[in-house]
Amino acid sequence: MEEKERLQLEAESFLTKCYEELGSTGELSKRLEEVRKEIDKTGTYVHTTKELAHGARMAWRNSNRCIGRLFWESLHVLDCRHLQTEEEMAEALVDHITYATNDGKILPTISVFRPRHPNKGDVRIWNQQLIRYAGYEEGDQVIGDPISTKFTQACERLGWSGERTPFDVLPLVIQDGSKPPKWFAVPNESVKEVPLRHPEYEWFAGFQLKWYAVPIVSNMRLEIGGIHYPAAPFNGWYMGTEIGARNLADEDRYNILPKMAEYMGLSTGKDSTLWKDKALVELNVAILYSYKQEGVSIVDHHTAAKQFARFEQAEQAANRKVTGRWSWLIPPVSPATTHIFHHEYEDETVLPNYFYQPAPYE
Ligand code: HEM
Ligand code: NRG
Repeated sequence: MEEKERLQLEAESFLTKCYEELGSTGELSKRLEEVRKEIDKTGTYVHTTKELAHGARMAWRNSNRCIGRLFWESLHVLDCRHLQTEEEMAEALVDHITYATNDGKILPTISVFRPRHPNKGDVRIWNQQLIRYAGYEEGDQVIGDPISTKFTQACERLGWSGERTPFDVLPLVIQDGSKPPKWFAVPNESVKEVPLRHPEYEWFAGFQLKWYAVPIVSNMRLEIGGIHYPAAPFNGWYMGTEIGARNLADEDRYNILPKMAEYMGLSTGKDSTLWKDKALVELNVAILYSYKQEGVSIVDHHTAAKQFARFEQAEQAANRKVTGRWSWLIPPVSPATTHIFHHEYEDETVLPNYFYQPAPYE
């Protein structure tokens, strides 16, 4: 099928659903005709602000790996399609961070930059998340977050250099088409972080661990009605286990369970003492406690699973099928205590949606 034909079909399918859901079917046939002509003439079409906002929300609703989908209708959509230069984009990204952080009362937010165009290169944000810690390879050790070593090297090749602490915030890297990428430091005052403490173990604060408040995924492509948005960073708030059972716990991330167990006085020599499990639970207690103390939004995995159950009910009531990827929806701590573990989900890809795309470095 020809590209234009495919776009026509995808546009029609999206617009029909979108206008039905918004109760604007009266405007649909005129809009369909308009878009048909626009695609025919230019090879693409431009979403209205309403289409963009609802499309981004539908894409969240359709994100099979996301347990947080109950709140899909409350996504704040910042229309950044008019921004031209990398400098303007960097400013908008810092504005996104500030807006979404909202002094700790996190607002689920997406910034949408200019879409792919038939005869222009993509605009790309190289970062995996707008805020992430650098990882430096030193011999067979890593200082910082090992998940960021490749991107950190790319930043260094561009002329950036960090202080080499375990928690250096990486710069924003923006590339417009085939032009060389540009990097921009994120101002310290825009990055809210949470010092980690434990409600009972006073020694835990001595580990001097912290994590950033807002996860803002910036490497995925938003696709709405056949239009591709390769730069469309989005955020909600953390589920505690993302930090406490993965980022700080995985052996190939910060790997703090052995030290945690040692301070808890557990014998780490035998797996069957369940020292990892005990340390894991207390680490997750510390994450939830610290975010709450600091006034930063976070959800525990039991509450998140209950919210997901409400999402499933609401979707059923709206006559929509809930798709999901079971292996991602179950939390990494005590999965079988949630209803999700005991259900099956069909991992079918429904559009609009967010997609992985190749990293521009590597
Ligand atoms: C994945 C929770 C908001 C889209 C996830 C994951 C969790 C989660 C726990 C799995 C992450 C992992 O295992 O690495 C939440 C919570 C939110 C939220 C608590 C609070 C509001 C959002 C928003 C969007 C979104 C606003 C998009 C507009 C996604 C997508 C994935 C995902 C696309 C898959 C990411 C990947 O494959 O790496 N979410 N989410 N989520 N979420 Fe959400
Ligand atoms: N696990 C990753 C973040 C992935 C997305 N999680 C969210 N998304 N909560 C991590 O940094 O731990 N969100 O948009 O809120």
